[in-house]
Amino acid sequence: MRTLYLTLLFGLGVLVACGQAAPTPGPPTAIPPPSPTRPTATITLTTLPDPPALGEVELIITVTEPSGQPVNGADVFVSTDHSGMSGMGFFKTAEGQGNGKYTLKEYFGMSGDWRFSIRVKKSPLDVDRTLRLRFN
Ligand SMILES: [Cu+2]
Repeated sequence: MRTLYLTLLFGLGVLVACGQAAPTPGPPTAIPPPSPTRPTATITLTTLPDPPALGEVELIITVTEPSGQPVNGADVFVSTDHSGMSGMGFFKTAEGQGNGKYTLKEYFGMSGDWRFSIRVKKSPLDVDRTLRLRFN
């Protein structure tokens, strides 16, 4: 089941990375209203070095509850995409370090804008955030 989930998620990441994720519009009634009890969390991304440079870069993802409490024990998936180029990104799982921090290291060999899609899953929590960083 976990393998299936990862496969599905990876497929989704590829779609997003290729910039072809054109959603098919459906009737408004097909969209369920957001649940008021759905848990949420804040996802932040920092890098070492900061600002990021070419070479090996450590990605540091911090996940906190709205109360500020760190979220530990979550599955944190990171997919990247280099601006305007398909096939340069990667999909990885970040490793928990405690205190709501998750890290992974990756080699970045090209400057410019990189898009990071981060997904945090710890049932029933399932949140994601996409942001861009400029590598010099
Ligand atoms: Cu590139």
